[in-house]
Amino acid sequence: MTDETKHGISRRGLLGATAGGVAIGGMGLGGATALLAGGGVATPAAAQGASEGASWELKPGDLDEYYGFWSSGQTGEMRILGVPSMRELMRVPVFNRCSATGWGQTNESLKIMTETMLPDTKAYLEANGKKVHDNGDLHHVHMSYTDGTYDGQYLFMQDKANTRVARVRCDVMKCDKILEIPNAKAMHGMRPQKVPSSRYLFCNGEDETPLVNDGSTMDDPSTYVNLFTAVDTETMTVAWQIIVSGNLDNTDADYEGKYAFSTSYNSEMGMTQADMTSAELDHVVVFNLANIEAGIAAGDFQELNGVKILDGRKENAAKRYTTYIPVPNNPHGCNMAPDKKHLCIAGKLSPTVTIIDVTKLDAVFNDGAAPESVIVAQPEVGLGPLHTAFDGAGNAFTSLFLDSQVVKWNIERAIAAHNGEAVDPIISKVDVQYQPGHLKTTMGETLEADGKWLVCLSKFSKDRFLNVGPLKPENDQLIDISKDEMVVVHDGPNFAEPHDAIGVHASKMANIKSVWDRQDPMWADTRAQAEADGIDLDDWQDTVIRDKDDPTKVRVYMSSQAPTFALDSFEVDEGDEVTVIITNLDDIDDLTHGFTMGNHGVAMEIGPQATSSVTFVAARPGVYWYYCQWFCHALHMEMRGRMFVRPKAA
Ligand code: CUK
Ligand code: CUA
Ligand code: CA
Repeated sequence: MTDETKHGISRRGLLGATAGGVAIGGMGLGGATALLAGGGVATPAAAQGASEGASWELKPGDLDEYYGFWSSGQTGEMRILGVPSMRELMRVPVFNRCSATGWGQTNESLKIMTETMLPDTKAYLEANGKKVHDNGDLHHVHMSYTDGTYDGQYLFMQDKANTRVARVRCDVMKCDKILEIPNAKAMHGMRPQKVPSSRYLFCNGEDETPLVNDGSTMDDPSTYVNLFTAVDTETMTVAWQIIVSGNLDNTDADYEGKYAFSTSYNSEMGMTQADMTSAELDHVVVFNLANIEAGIAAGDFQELNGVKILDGRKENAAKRYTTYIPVPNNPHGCNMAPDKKHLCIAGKLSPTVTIIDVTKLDAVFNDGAAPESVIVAQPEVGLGPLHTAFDGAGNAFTSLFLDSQVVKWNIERAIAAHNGEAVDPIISKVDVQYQPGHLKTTMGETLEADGKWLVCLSKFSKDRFLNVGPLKPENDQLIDISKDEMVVVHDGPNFAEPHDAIGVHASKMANIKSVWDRQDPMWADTRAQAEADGIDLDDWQDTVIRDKDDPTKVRVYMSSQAPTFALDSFEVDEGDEVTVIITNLDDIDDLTHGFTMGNHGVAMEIGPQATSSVTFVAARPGVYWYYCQWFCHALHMEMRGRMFVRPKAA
């Protein structure tokens, strides 16, 4: 027996024993922690051949029916996969630094990454010799909605690591706005408003800190708060914030445009894991959008860092901005069903999903009904429920982290069982490999949920792929959900670490382009600089200009057309700050060029008809070649030129 086999078997056996040894109810902290740290029943895959499910394979040249927009967790980018083929189609850098495209280095991307940066973040970065954060933690991607379904305009995403949200334009699949959110900490759950349109983007701050976090009070949790933030998606500015009791985890919005919801696993406001898991019940916060807007209009807010902040804590219940629905137990997922009525809260440490009838909320806010009166069922679905997805036919699919399963169950049957009828809401379960987090159905977060495919984002892949070392890929599994019995039809290895994805029918993406518009606002600043330099970006001139006011600044204007840069060479002085501005005059599909300056750590993408620019200091005299790093032509290797850096006069 090889070491690998031996360890593989003993690990599986151990994991099975761990999970089996802990009772469902009354889970102590020790048990809960051990389970969450990697327990779970590693049931061997049942007989579930790909042949049993619907075909996911595409012939060469065939196109997928759905776009899958994937988060990448700590990689900080957005990914585009085809569904059902599960082929990775593109990576869109957002919060990360990208070697290929120059995201985080080009002047155009640096503007987007820095324009809303808070002063203290800027000061921190400067003290560390940086312009921008190099990392992000992108858990959730959602598309803008009109009338409860995707409208193909924008994608939104959050950064838990550095408390930011971002917007990606669907026409060119580039990020055009990044907003650093003041006051709150650790943006986690995030959703756009669905009805009538995505005017607001709702963002959950997960970590508790003093509201004014300047060190004047620190280890006194009674001064800590959490903030729910509504971002105006048009301007990508903060519309308002509201202080809540407890912390905030995941969020969703209703299909009426009236409410938003957030789960809280730390209603205790505990600072240790023992304290955060001590209460039997935590809660879901419900935000009443009309009452909050009325509160702002009435001036019932304080202003901090330019943001209007309301107080929606429990003790302020009379204001009716919020209500708190008790749910068990460190809940996580918060998912609104496309029946417009049922909100499903995954219990995580409780084996239940709590079903909330959102049409009963008006009575809570307006007629004094008890918050718990909106709970219409609490089916036991299995161990470690994290997230729920929907098929549009009244069924729900919940990921069971500890059981390593997806459970399919019926919402109306769960309610009937809750009311005493002898029905079992569970339809079927399928083993997944392993420890699933989010799971997503095609169009399942819209009124057009179609029940075709489910993607289950499994956190562990263990034995499913060739061993690539101690760091394993995640396993994004494709499941055919068209029948009562679910069938896993495809394993998709993925790099760290998709938390969430959406499946968008390709017909929603009619706006997407193949070639940039020369007048695109992405490089408006560069265009203005060119005009100031007497350069017309549309009637291209290739030239080197020295700044009139600051002679150490040089701007190199250059066009590119396969397979040449318009300038074979240019000359600067040692110590000059050089800005290279390139316009790609090619205007057909795929003809992206690049610009890499050898030995300068400089590289960028220039898409067809796009302008890109990058600035660096030519600190060392000598000859340096620049080249195009996007294979564009038979003479791509020859698409290069020289930068001469003249030594400073002695
Ligand atoms: S998530 Cu962010 S911890 Cu379940 Cu939406 Cu993975
Ligand atoms: Cu242009 Cu390679
Ligand atoms: Ca708790």
